[in-house]
Formats: sequence, C-alpha cells, structure tokens
Amino acid sequence: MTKSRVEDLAILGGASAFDERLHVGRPNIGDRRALLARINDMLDRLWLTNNGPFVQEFERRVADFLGVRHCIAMCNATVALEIAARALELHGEVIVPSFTFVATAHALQWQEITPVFCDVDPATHNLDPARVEAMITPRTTGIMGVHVWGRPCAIEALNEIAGRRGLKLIFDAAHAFGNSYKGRMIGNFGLAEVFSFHATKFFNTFEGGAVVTNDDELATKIRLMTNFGFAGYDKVIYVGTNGKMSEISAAMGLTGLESLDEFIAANRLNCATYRAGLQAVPGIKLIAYNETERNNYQYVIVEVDEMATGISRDDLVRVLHAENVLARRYFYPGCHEMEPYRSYFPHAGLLLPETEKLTQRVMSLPTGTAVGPEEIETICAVIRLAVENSQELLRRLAAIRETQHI
Ligand code: T4K
Repeated sequence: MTKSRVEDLAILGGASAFDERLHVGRPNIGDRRALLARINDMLDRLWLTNNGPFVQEFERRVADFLGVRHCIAMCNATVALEIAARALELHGEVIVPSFTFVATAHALQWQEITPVFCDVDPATHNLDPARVEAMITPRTTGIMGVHVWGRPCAIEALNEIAGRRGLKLIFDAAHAFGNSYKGRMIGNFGLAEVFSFHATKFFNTFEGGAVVTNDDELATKIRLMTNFGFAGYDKVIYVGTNGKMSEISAAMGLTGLESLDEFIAANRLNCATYRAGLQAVPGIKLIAYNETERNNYQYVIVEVDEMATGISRDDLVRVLHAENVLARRYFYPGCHEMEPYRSYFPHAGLLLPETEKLTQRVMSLPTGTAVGPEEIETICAVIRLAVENSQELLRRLAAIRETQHI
C-alpha cells in the first residue's frame, strides 16, 4: 500500500506498509533442486569436509572467474583475514579504516596486531590515501584496505604508499565479489584479497569466505595454515588453525555461482528502482557504482543529510522499522567506538572526522532477490512522505513521546 498522508505512517499509528519484515541481507538461494542434488551426492559420498571434491571444484571455479592463480576457500571471511594477516607475518600496527564491519579490526586484534584506524574519503567511503600516509609509524607493517560496499579502494595510491614505505598491502574484499577495477577483477590486487560468502552477501555459501592471491608461495602457506599446518598425513610444518570450508558450503557456492548473473541483475534493477524513487528527495543521496566496471550492486546505501531532510538518519530508520522495513545503520558506530578499541584509543575520533560524519548519515536498505520493484516503490514512498513532512512528523513524534513520558 502506498502511503500519502503523514498520519498513515506506522510510527504514527497507521498500518505497517508490509505484513512481513523486509531485511537487508536476505540470502539469495539459486536453483534449489541443483543444490539438493549436490547435497545428495555429498551424502552418498560420505565426504563432508577436509578438501572434498566440491571445495576443490569451488576453488577452481572462483579462481577462473576472478582470473587469479589461487583461491583458498575458508569457513568465513573473518578467519580468512586472520590467516592472511598471519601468513603475511603482519605485526605491530596495521592501518585499517574504522568505517567497516568490526571483523576487519578484530581479525588483527585477535592476533595482538594493533589496528590503527584511518579516516576515509567521504566521496568513496574508502581509506583516504593521504590520511594513510599520516598514520604510518615505525611499528606499522601493513595496510588493510576495505572495498566498502564493493567499491574499490584507491588501489594505485595505496600500492604506491605500501611500496615506498615497505608495507604489506592486503584487501578486505568482503563486499566486492564479482566487481572489477580498471577492467581487472577484484581479487588480483595487493598481496592477497579476502572475500566473504556469508549468508547476507549477495553470493553466499551459508557461512564462508576465501583468500585469493597470485603469489604461489603465499598460497601454499595459507593452505597449510587453514588445515592445522598439515603437509601430509602425519607431518605438521606450521602452526595452523581450522579455517576449512565444508562440502555443504561449497555445494551452495557452486549452485550460487550458476545464478550469479541473475542475482546481480536483480540487485541492479533494485538499485535503479531506488534511484528513480529517491532522486527528487532533498537530502537523500544514494551511493553510485562506476558503470564502466563490473558491479554486484549488493548494497543500497543512502546518505541522509539532516540539514536538507529535516529528519535524522536515526529517525528515518525508526520510521522504516515501524513499516517492517528493517533498514540497517551499516556501519554504526565506527569500529573505534566499539570495544576494546574505544577503551584502548579513547581519542581516536579526533583523527576520524569523516568517519564520524558518515556513521551518523548512512543507512542500508533491503535488496536482493527477496525484494522487487513493487516493494521498493513502497519503501521510497515512505521515505518521501517522511522527508516531505519532516517537521509535522517530528512534532507528532515529540507529542507521542511526551504522552508516553519517554
Ligand atoms: N569484512 C567486512 C567488510 C564485512 O562486511 C564482513 C561481514 C566481514 C569482513 C566478515 O565476514 P564473515 O566472517 O561474516 O564472512 C552482517 C553479516 O553477519 C556480516 O557477514 C557482514 N559483514 C555484515 C555487514 O552484516 P549483522 O550482525 O549485521 O547480521 P544480522 O544477523 O543482523 O543480519 C543482517 C540482516 O540479514 C538481518 O536483517 C537478518 C537478515 N538475515 C540474516 C541471515 C544470517 C536473513 O534474512 N537470513 C540470514 O540467514 O552482520
């Protein structure tokens, strides 16, 4: 139902626009029959994990798709980041954005490597190379860029800094599977890149991730570390962990790869529908993808400029939640505001002005194959209604809060 009057908004007592909740991060499933057939094969084979045939096929297909020499599939991207950092012998300090999912920082801190939070470029939401340079100290050993929303980092500038300052450069490419930079697939940059195939990603293996690299030696080391350091039945040659992907995850991955174009087409259409529905709303800006590159379009990210909308991002999220649209405040707060970083570096925010602004402005809207243009038009109509009537909406909300003594 499209709403036209401010009193129709569910937050003011109207009926919710949707009976069922619309989520950010609803998994794309692909061909269910193909998946179930693979699961049957797996059960018949009695081979469930430990470098089984599905995992091997999945690694080959991902490597071919990306045009990269090695793909090591893993149980999730967080462990993949930990293993990559360890294999690269990062230590001391590593420069990362604070405007990312907390896993980026935790993967380092888990190994007692200090994540040094660096500010981002407000235009791209990615590490600002000029700021990176200023954060380097004698303890810095690496830079971990994040391709936030799948939009590539300033790869050349980061490469140049890493080369000149003797630092190791890796990328958290959790959002960027299927995307390209200057015609080359993400996965080919830095010393290694890490993908997430978590259920909430447009392409998923339930839980899963991968490290990809063009470095043969590094790949061998990472593969060993992922499997307890085993170099044969009884021979352990490194300290390792258990980062293995299971066969059922690889079965999901192989099935999803067959529908990748379909997932991307749905995301692309969703992005375009949001863009059309929100383009005339003052203070609402949808982030754009570079149309000359390959994009997965998996995130619909809106920046809310409260000066122009008259309503804050947080109030807009409340309005949407009341309608059963579970918009998310990715990424809020910045990692530097989360523990243990908040206690370790209480003044980090002073060096992160753009990050702090972004964490107040950004929200992520539902997309993927679970939603379509019709739902999106309704969501856009709610946002338009809330912004066009922001003063009246805020007055009524204040009155409700007063009667409820909150
Ligand atoms: N680096 C970056 C830059 C990342 O963004 C991430 C993960 C990582 C590293 C680490 O990757 P992994 O180790 O996870 O492979 C979610 C995801 O759990 C996380 O993978 C993702 N980034 C992050 C951006 O989002 P939450 O805590 O916000 O997820 P949650 O459970 O609230 O789910 C989000 C929405 O999706 C909800 O509305 C529910 C819906 N949902 C979720 C699941 C799991 C479903 O509809 N079905 C489902 O199966 O972190």
